[in-house]
Amino acid sequence: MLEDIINTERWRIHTEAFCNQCRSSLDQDGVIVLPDFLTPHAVDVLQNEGRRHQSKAYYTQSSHNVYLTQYDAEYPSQHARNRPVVSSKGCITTDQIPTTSYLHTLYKSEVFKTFLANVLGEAELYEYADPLSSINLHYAGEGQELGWHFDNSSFAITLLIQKPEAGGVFEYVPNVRTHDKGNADDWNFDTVNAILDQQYPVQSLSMDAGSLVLFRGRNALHRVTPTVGITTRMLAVLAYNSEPGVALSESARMTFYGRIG
Ligand SMILES: O=C(O)CCC(=O)C(=O)O
Ligand SMILES: [Fe+2]
Repeated sequence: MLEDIINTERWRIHTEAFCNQCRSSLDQDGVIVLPDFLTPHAVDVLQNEGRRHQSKAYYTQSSHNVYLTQYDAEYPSQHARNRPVVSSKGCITTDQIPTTSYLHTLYKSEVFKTFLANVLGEAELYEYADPLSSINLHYAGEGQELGWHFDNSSFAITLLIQKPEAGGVFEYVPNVRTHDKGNADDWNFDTVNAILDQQYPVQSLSMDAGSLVLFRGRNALHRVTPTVGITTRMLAVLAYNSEPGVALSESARMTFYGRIG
């Protein structure tokens, strides 16, 4: 039952009025947060499940630029084009999450998908064609973080499952680029440098376990600060495509998951 998972009393996701309200907030701010989207029961179940499967997580530590692109030798190494930032996290994949998990139920739910499609302005949402990429559970233990970056995909859907004692804060600067408006060669090196040099105001999202976040991360530079304390940050990413049959590339799967299937 969807009511076991989603707090449908508070969040009227099946109504047109609520979808319209979310859509205009997302268009205006690039992000929306729905606190207590998951029921306390679902948070409890998903935290336990996450802990049970944590030993299967594949951990990566990587140095990358904010654009998540290959190094370009035409530019100096400390130029915004190449400036390295560090990301370290662990993750389990769709196939490692029990088929009975609330995450699968939610991911497949027609009511939930219709809500997301309406808010995101997509005709339909499709699962990934590969067995790994649709649902990921991320783990960030003490000191682990996600460095500043732009996403490749135009939207992201996340659920905070477990909040660390401190740190693990999602920080972002909206509208650094204009890729979603069709300007694929907009790099905005100056603003990127200012943000990396801590010379630019950044916003942070305050959220607790159970929050749903919808985020447009292709134009907004964002990061997650290092986890502080012994409680692991756990966050589920629900990834959809606008078209059917799309798989994450094998090289990206090797980078994120250490295997292709
Ligand atoms: O962990 C988060 O809250 C955001 C994750 C993120 O930015 C990403 O996976 O690209
Ligand atoms: Fe991101």
